[in-house]
Order: sequence, then structure tokens, then C-alpha cells
Amino acid sequence: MKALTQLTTISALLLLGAAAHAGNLVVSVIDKDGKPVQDAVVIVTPANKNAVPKTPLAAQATINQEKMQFIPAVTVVPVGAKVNFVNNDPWDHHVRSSPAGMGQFSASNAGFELRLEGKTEGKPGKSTEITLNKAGVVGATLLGCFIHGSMRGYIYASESPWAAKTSSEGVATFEDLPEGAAQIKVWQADQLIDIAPQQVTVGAVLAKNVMQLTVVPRRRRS
Ligand SMILES: [Cu+2]
Repeated sequence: MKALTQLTTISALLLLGAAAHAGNLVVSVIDKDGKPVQDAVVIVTPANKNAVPKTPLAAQATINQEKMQFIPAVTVVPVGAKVNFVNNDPWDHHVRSSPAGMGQFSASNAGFELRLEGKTEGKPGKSTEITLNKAGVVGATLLGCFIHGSMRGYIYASESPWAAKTSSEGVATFEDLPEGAAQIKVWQADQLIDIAPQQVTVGAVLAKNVMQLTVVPRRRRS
């Protein structure tokens, strides 16, 4: 019995040791010409499925409709997140969702449609919240407006809690990744055919990976 207790203690210490050895990963996304790509989504899936980041991906996001744009243009949330839409323009907008790129919604998840009245001066913009909890919502959703065809936005719902948008330098940084094997995936709105995921080993040494798109993304109209 005593031996068993000791063994348990040793196991617990080993587990603590493993938890303390989290690694960091930097992923650069470049386009076909080698230029950095902003607002690409990088998803890291560790082989250790039980690992949880210290700072979880926020399960609540706000997307504004402002000056005929969805702001931010790309929103990354975990599956099950609540997304609040706010219309800050003085005229009405729709929020219409459809699968982005090659993605498909399942029959049980035909997307959502809502209309938000224009904002009255001096009052907060009208808002509606939706929950991304339906099956088939994993991946990218395209947002549009029936009235203003040029309006485009994206929600990326990630199954992995390690998912982030690239900065203006085209870089996404991940901390507290469990040591060991992990898969890196990249999503970008104009990359209609997914680029191959990369396998990486996260360890004590900072891992740096470059993912290159096969397209040059269009610049966003401003
Ligand atoms: Cu509109």
C-alpha cells in the first residue's frame, strides 16, 4: 500500500513536470509571392487532446457593422461561442451567413439570417446575439448583407482552443502548447483549396513554422 502511494506521488510529480514543460510556437503565413498575410487563421491541434491553454479562446465576440463593413473582418471563436452583432450605421443591415469557400453546412445548420435596424443618433446600435452551437459549424462562415453586396466578413469556429488570426506581420504566436506532436492548419478567405497541414514537434526550443498560401489574397476595400 505504501509502495502504491509512493508510485502515485511519483506519477503526480511526473505529470506536474510535463505540464510545466509547455512550448511556444510561432507561425508565419505568407502569400504566393512571399509577402506576409494578415487575418489568416492559424489552428494548432496538439496530439494531446486533453491539454487546455492557460488563456482560453474567448467564447464571446462582438462584430460591428460600421461604414458598410464587418469589423473585425475575421473573428476567431471556439465552437459554441456567442457572437453579438451590432449595427452602428444609420441605415439597416442584414447579417446573412453561408458556408465560406468549399465548406458546407449540414442540413441541421442552414446558417442564420437577421436584420438590424439602423442606429439612431445618441442611442446604442441595435444588436442581436447568436450562438454557434450547431453541428457543422466548425470552420469558416461567410457573413454578408442582402442590401449591401460588397459587405463581407468571416467567423472561424475552431474545435482546437489554440487558434489565432495573423497580425499585420503575418504572424500568429501560441503559448502553453503541450510538448509533443501538433498539427498546424491555416485558413484564409481567398485560399479556396486548403493548403496541406504541417506536423510540428513542440518542445523546449521555440518552434517556428512558415505556411505559404498558393494565392495572393485580395486587399480589403476600405
Ligand atoms: Cu447592409
